[in-house]
Amino acid sequence: MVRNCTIPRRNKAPNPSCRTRTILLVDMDSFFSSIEMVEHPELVGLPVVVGADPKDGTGRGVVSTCSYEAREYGIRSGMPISKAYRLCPDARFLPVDMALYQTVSARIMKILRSYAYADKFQKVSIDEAFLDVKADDFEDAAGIARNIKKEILAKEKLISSIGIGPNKLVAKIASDIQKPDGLTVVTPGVVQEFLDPMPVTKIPGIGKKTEKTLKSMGIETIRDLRTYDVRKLVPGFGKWGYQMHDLACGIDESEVKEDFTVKSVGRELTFDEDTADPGVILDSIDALAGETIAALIETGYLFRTVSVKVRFEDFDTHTRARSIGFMSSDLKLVADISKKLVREFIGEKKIRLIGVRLSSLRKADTRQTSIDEFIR
Ligand code: TTP
Ligand code: MG
Repeated sequence: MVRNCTIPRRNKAPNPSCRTRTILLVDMDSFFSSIEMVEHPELVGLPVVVGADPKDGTGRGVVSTCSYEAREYGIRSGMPISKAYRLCPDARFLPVDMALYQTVSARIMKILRSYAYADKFQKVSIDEAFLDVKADDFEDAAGIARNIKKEILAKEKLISSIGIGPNKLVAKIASDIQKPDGLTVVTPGVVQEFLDPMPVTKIPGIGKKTEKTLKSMGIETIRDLRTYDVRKLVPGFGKWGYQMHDLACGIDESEVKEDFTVKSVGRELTFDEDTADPGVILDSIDALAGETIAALIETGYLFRTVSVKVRFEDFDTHTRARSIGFMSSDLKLVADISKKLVREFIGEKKIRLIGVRLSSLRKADTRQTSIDEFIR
């Protein structure tokens, strides 16, 4: 299936389905801003930014997303809204209407689910899902993808991009390379030449930190990673060393299946004014701990890990986590641990944002959950 993979492989169980899979990753284009354009057709063709209130350039908070017209000015998701305003003061700035986007998302997911083979459907985020489709070959799968795009356009007036590959890794990367309105097919025979020139950060799970470590080892592209002796990756990365090497070789046997478990619950706060005042920061931690525990209790889960996130005025961002030896839903414990963790960041430098997150969750009872929370 994979060409040019010269490194000896560990024995792996064969794909249980014994068929060449045709996997699609469907991702909506500039999702929130495209929905706003459907609601307000006069915005079509304009730079539209969805996010916090820019308050004539003094606003706090960030850009959720923006239209492709706004991206031409350099505006991006996660950017401070004040910077977006500086880049394009004439853009139309709209607040986030999450209830509307979730309703549209649910309708789109219903359409997508109807194309999946034997219920092999996996929602990844509010605007993204994997489908394993029943197709004779990749040309047939491309026809299915075109039908999906047509149906979403007809019913919702929204544009999507689709990647098709023999596994989830390839489909995901393929979905992103011809946005907007893209359709990219990567057949098994060309997987390796497709992946090889890409930077390692295209592999899900390789973030900035791993990228830096790999760079210090002379690994920058997926080809570099694939041709690196996997045994030398293990001391630094453990099991993840094997996994990322497999992915670099285009091997990903993970199934397309729905994940109903809640991974984490968290709340964040951007201060109205950056602050280094310990009183303000610790009181806010108390409030966030309370909100986070309330959200956790609603899900019916218990936590074992508490983490805090701190973003300084210069956007330098840190997280710290601590795990306890038992499952809990105790508010005081969350507040105490969070405060202990945040203290190391209280000093001269002002803080812009703080967050509290609970993870390593387990259901409080044995009942199955159907909660599929959108947490970014
Ligand atoms: P994405 O699919 O990452 O972005 P997008 O759909 O806006 O644009 P693209 O065409 O590149 O796919 O995210 C889906 C939605 O999630 C996005 O419309 C808004 C929201 N979102 C945030 O609120 N904050 C973020 O940092 C990101 C990346 C997305
Ligand atoms: Mg999208």
